[in-house]
Amino acid sequence: MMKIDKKIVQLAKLIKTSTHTVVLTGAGMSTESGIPDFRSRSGWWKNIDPLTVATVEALQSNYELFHQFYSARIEALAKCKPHEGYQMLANWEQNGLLHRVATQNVDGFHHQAGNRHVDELHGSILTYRCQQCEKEASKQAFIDKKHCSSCDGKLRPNVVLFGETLPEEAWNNALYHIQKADLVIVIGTSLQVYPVSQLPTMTNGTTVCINKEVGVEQSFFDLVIEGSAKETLVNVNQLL
Ligand code: BV8
Ligand code: ZN
Repeated sequence: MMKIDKKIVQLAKLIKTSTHTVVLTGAGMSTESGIPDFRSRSGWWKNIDPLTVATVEALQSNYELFHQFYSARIEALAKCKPHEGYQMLANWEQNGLLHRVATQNVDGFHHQAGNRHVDELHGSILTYRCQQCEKEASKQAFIDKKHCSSCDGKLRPNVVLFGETLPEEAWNNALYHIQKADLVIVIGTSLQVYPVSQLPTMTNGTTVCINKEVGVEQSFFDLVIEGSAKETLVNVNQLL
């Protein structure tokens, strides 16, 4: 009989007894789907300075590089799909064990896996608009480096760039559910980016962290599980 990590048993118990559970995810939730994260050894920011590609200044002063970076991310994403761990979260929502998902990821995988209550705090790379007049644009128009059909402005994905404020509705919803939660599970994020990095501290509920690498940032959590997002979610699911 395989020895079940007692922390997995503890998390399963917390999920079963919780009346309001929120999951907060980061790029570490998608690495097992083949999408690199940002700050790990193989992360995007290892070879690219985020301020040269993921800012409005970059869009305006070096659109070539900005477009190259986001086209590469869009192309890479098209080859990937949500892994089994995502399916677990969708099942938990369906079975009333999970009440909200808040994510920093722009890949849309939580929705794709079937979760309905998802707050995309850093926007989405699947929809596009004109930087100048905000008019919606198509994916193909962005990929083909077309300009806006009504004001000739530059096109961009609806991600939140550094220095931009977060989408108000998503932020307010996430904050509301995290303040209401009696269990907050944080999966695959280095909690380096403000203001999302503050969210885990804004709950009175029990806080759990699932992360491949754990360091001081995770010391304030009530329960820390050092491991892969997919395996941990699948193992916990077996006990629900
Ligand atoms: C704002 C969308 C108001 C685009 C992103 C100086 C000091 C402090 C703060 C600031 C500062 N200067 C500016 C700021 C504010 C800035 C900020 O926080 N900067 C940081 C970097 C210092 N924040 C902002 O600009 C935000 N807006 O504050 O507006 C304002 C306005 C003006 C001036 C001041 C304030 C906007 C932030 C949003 C930026 N957009 N993404 C895109 O995707 O291209 S952020 C980007 O980082 C991604 O969205 C990502 O989600 C986010 C966080 O990264 P993580 O998801 O945590 O990923 P990371 O790689 O870091 O970690 C992954 C973890 O998973 C690792 O620990 C790894 O070990 C683990 N892992 C990996 N694989 C697995 C795993 N764990 C388990 N299983 C696995 N398989
Ligand atoms: Zn326009």
